[in-house]
Amino acid sequence: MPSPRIVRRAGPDPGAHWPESIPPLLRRVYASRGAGTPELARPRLAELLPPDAMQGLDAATALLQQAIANDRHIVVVGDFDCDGATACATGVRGLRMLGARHVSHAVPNRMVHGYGLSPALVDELAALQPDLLLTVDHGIACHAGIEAARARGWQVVVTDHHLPGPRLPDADAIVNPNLPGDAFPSKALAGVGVVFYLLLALRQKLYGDHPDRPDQAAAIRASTPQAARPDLTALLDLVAVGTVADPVPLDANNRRLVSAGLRRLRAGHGCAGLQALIELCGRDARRLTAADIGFAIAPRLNAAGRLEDMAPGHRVPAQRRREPCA
Ligand SMILES: [Mn+2]
Repeated sequence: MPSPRIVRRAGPDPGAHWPESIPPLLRRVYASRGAGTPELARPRLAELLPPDAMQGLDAATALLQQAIANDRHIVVVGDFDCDGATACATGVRGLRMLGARHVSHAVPNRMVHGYGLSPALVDELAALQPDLLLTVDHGIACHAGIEAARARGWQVVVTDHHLPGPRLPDADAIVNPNLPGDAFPSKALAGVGVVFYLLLALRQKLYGDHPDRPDQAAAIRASTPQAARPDLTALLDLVAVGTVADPVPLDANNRRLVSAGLRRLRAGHGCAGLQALIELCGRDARRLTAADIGFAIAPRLNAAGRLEDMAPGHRVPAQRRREPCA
């Protein structure tokens, strides 16, 4: 057998736009891994795109603000894959952090209800007596389910990242960076990223000095137990896991979310469920990488929804109930 010949390939040219502090070898490594600019190679959370340009956030946050102020029952409707589950946990936790006192969640069972918010799932949700449904990681194609929910008098806020069809569902508000005409610069957010942005915008509305409604913002602040502006970066562990798990490109903005979430997990600041899962996978949390999420954590979360019911992945036994965590 002829001995193998080692061929040295040049790899992509890293270009000249790197700061002096990054050595040429590292530049080449970054470039050949698809992070060919300093921005991609060294993502900074401080440079996260602001939510402003995302369409539908005004309507969605106004409905949630009203629901929180009037103590309405908000049900976050998740999905049975890793992105949908982490989006669901992010939605529930985030809304509670922002002062919502009456938040539940629901996840369709793939075998019983099929995908997304279906009329069958709406029938079952009636027992919870929701006032507002918040769909995460799905909804843009759930015409019949949304119609059934609204026929019962519930408000429906859709957050999704899937490409919309020719007709949009008749929801009260739709947030999806992939809506036609949406000006948000990144189209690569996962479902969990979209709901995280909704929470950022809601926090801005409730706690930031929003010039159009200072009166309402003050009233909400007074009625919420937390006087301080909640720190939503506590949710970035979940955002990182959902973003890596979903087949969305890791563009500059997603890298900012993922690297900040990985930093939290490495520092031991992840939610209890994810920390337990990392341990169960036999991975070292202090050295956790996106590959650990992609090949060890996400498949375990996805498996629950594929084998049977995703809901136990969200549930914590009643005697030690705390916020659900995927
Ligand atoms: Mn997704």
